[in-house]
Amino acid sequence: MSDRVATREEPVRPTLLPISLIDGAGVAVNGKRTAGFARPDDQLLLGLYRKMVVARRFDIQVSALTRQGRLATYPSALGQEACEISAVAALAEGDWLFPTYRDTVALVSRGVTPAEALTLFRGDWHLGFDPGHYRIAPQSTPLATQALHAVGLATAAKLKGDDTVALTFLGDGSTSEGDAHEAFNFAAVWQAPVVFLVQNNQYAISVPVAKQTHARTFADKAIGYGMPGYFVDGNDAAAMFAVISASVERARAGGGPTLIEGLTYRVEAHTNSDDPTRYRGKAEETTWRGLDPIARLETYLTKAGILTAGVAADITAEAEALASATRDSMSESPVLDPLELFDHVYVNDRPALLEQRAFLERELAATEAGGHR
Ligand SMILES: Cc1ncc(C[n+]2csc(CCOP(=O)(O)OP(=O)(O)O)c2C)c(N)n1
Ligand SMILES: [Mg+2]
Repeated sequence: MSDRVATREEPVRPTLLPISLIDGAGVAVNGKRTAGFARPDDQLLLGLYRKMVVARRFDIQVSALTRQGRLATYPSALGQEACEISAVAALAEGDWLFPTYRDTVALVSRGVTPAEALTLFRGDWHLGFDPGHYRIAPQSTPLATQALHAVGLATAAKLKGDDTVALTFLGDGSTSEGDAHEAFNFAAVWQAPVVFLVQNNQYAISVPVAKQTHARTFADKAIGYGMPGYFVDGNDAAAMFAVISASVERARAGGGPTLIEGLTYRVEAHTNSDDPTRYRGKAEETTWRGLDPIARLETYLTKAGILTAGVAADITAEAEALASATRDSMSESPVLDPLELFDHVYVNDRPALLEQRAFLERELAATEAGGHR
């Protein structure tokens, strides 16, 4: 037996059932299902609840604005707030977040303004916010590419000797990309301080998880790469926060990467251009709406006597203020000049690009002149 095999420890195996600290009915869980994780204190849970309510209000507002034609597209995270908000809350100020197109509410929860966060979805060519300032990478549309960037940044931080941790969101479908496997593998080889958070919302547009993987869970895959894997109830903010923050702090202390699967559900359509009634049934949607991450926390905190009518009114006011600011910032159409697309591609002009620019300029002039092509 080689030394490498002989000295290896038994890996942390994902639990059979998802780790749970507050169940679907809002009742505290004890015993085996907690996998030894302690429930965060009630004040911390109230903070998560507040941020989840605000995030949902924002999400609903943006979907409405998209239907009114104010945005080109918007991938909703409704129902996934426990994953989104717990991840942001578990990070220290100096840590980095690597989001996907799905995770706009996480950006807003980390302080990005609605106008900045929605720039891209309005159809502008630039990002709208400063990644360095917020320590949030651009929202990635090419699936799983952001996972490699997270590993790169985390590895650089480790080499520099600072204690930055990178957390990257991934969709269930995106784990089928080669980039996801490369990121998992080299994060473990280099013991990079990175947390992979797979939001298993059970669909990749219309493709269900069963057509994506034959593994029992996405968390199980961690063992093959040599890192801990946790299978967590992704609609339980208490459990998500406990597992993510333990993984972030483990990474910060030099313990390497972790793969977490949050089992959740994409309540809305993939985007405004998708019709989910074509590939999933009403009964399934009803079941998952019954497992709502906000409702269960509301029940738990109300019973604990910590979510009083006064606190609830205060949270509603905060959510409405954000919705109103979002509406205001989207009320005017942006002034878009498609030709700006070419301005920051290269420092020096390139003939092929100049040719394309001239072509677009002629097209735009013809359109303005009312010409049809
Ligand atoms: C490399 C790549 N291939 C295909 C697509 C097209 N695409 C956009 S979203 C999507 C589904 C991804 O599903 P999942 O990873 O589960 O994330 P979710 O949308 O559910 O959050 C696909 C296939 C893409 N954006 N990038
Ligand atoms: Mg998905």
